[in-house]
Amino acid sequence: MSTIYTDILHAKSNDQKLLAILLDPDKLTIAAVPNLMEKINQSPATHILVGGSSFQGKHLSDLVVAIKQRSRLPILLFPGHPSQISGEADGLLFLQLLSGRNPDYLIQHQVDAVPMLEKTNLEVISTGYILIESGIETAVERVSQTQPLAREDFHYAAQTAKAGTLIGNQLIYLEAGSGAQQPIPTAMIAIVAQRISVPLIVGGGIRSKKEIDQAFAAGADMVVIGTAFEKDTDFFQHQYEQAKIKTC
Ligand code: 1GP
Repeated sequence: MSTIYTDILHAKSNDQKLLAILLDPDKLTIAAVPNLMEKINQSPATHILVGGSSFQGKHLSDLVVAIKQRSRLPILLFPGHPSQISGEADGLLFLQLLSGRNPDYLIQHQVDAVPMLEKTNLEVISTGYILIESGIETAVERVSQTQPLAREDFHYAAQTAKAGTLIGNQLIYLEAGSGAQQPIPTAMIAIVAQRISVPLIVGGGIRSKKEIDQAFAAGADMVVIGTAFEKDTDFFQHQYEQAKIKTC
């Protein structure tokens, strides 16, 4: 049976790169969805992530329904808290904050989420989430009350990712944090990618096609774009058209 995860694995084995657009429900109204989806449907996105560190609103399910009505892309929840679960999505990145030492984000929130998850048909994908220093204090750091890993310590990041896969994480997500000043260093992506066999997601602070391509070339299987698209819904059109002009 084809599932979101088997499709991601299939893409990885065919060296087909994946691009996710992250929509933060805190910054999105239902009225804005039609225009936004028009832009997303014209973009190279392969997945839609929905979530944010601090979202506490009540319109999550309505938002997901509105997105789903206008897109065939898989919709994955990217929750900062168990309250951000909606059975209307297709799947859920079941995150464990491996870079931190806060038990709430390692196991408590996951335990709390189970009663809600059992009422849905969401495809739950175990994801080791590793926050890396990026120049500013990010929302993940603030909300989770944890320290990110040092951006120079590539080997410790790789060791952390490997530990995640050994405890069963099906994906590893290297995160610089939304709006990060600097994205994950490409050398870190390369070292982590070499050390693990599960698909690697990279996000945070990526603002150009060049940076997307650099992350892919270093070994990312999926790149996540949030802020750049939030600030400019023509981001993909601009970046990919510019790239076409340069190669002509
Ligand atoms: C954040 O990795 C995502 O969780 C996306 O980050 O908003 O900086 O693109 P940006």
